[in-house]
Amino acid sequence: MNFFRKTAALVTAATLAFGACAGKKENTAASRNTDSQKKLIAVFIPGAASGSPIYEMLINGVKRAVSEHPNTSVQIIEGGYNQAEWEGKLTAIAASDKYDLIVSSNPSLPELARSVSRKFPKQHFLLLDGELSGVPNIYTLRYNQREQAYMAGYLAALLIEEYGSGGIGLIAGQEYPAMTQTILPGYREGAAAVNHDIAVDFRIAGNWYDAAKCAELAAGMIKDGIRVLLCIAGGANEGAVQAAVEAPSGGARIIWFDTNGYAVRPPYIVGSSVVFQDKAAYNKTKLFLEGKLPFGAAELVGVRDGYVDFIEDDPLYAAAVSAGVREKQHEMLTRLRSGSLILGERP
Ligand code: RBF
Repeated sequence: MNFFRKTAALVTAATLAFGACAGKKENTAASRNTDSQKKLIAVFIPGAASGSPIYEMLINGVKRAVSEHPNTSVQIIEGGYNQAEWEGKLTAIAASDKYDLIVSSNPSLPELARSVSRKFPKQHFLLLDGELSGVPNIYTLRYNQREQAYMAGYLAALLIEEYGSGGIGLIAGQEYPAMTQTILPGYREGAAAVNHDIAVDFRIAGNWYDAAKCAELAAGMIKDGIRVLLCIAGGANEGAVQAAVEAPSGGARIIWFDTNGYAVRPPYIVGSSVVFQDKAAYNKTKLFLEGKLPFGAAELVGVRDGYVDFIEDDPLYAAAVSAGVREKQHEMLTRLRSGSLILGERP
């Protein structure tokens, strides 16, 4: 664990130092305003990009928008896993006065950005996977994660029904309001729609990077009879996958969250409940570059907006899950996509 912490700290220091050196006087946000076209965007990763699909998508989306826009460039700044340092790092980025926009993602960012904007009210923020409205320089977009988790829970319960025994679980990197108030209840709700009596074994890994710890946790759950596990623990997910593969008598199965994860370890990954954060990052960065991002607003997007879905058209899904289960899952998805099943933001 220490090794991971130290490595993260080094990467962080290096990236911040790079960020600090890269700034040239003539390239400040203030001078760019007079120089009209040039724009510099910072993507602040609260954690590390590698292994966390939600952050990888963020970077890809912003890079794509920037590549299509002349005179625009982007710097990726990793904040590392010490959450107590994030506000100070964001403050330093804002204080550098280099960036026209700071882009970031996760539910803790809006409050940090609000605090930074008190000191630097001219700094603009585009924050995904979080919510805050009414602050003039901050725009937020979050996903309907009740829908995202419901689709995972529904599949988990269908699989248990097919196996004839066993339970379902959820491993989260840490405990936070979006997890306890939306994702976990949504997962439970989806499972209960298939089998009212099914319980969810919910465990916290304690961080977003320690795969060995996550493997230990998952192995314990599997030993207790859990056969389908939803993993939302960033880089630590690989530990749960390993535990599922190594489990006796055919192994347990994993449902992936945020991106298409079937290829991570076929055929152990049996579902992918996704958010199209790359698309959101692209669209909203593009709007910013066109001067049209509605700062002060907080958007919520879901399945019918095209930002949340379950990946069904991957041949690895068909190879991992029986036709009978896929058919029932498809029937639920059709109801959700058509609007005949409506799941508001909170269960
Ligand atoms: N998700 C990740 O995949 N990797 C992370 O490093 C990560 N760090 C987080 C830190 C905080 C403080 C919070 C509140 C959430 C974090 N998440 C992380 C979860 C992420 O925001 C989102 O809820 C999940 O990816 C599910 O969509």
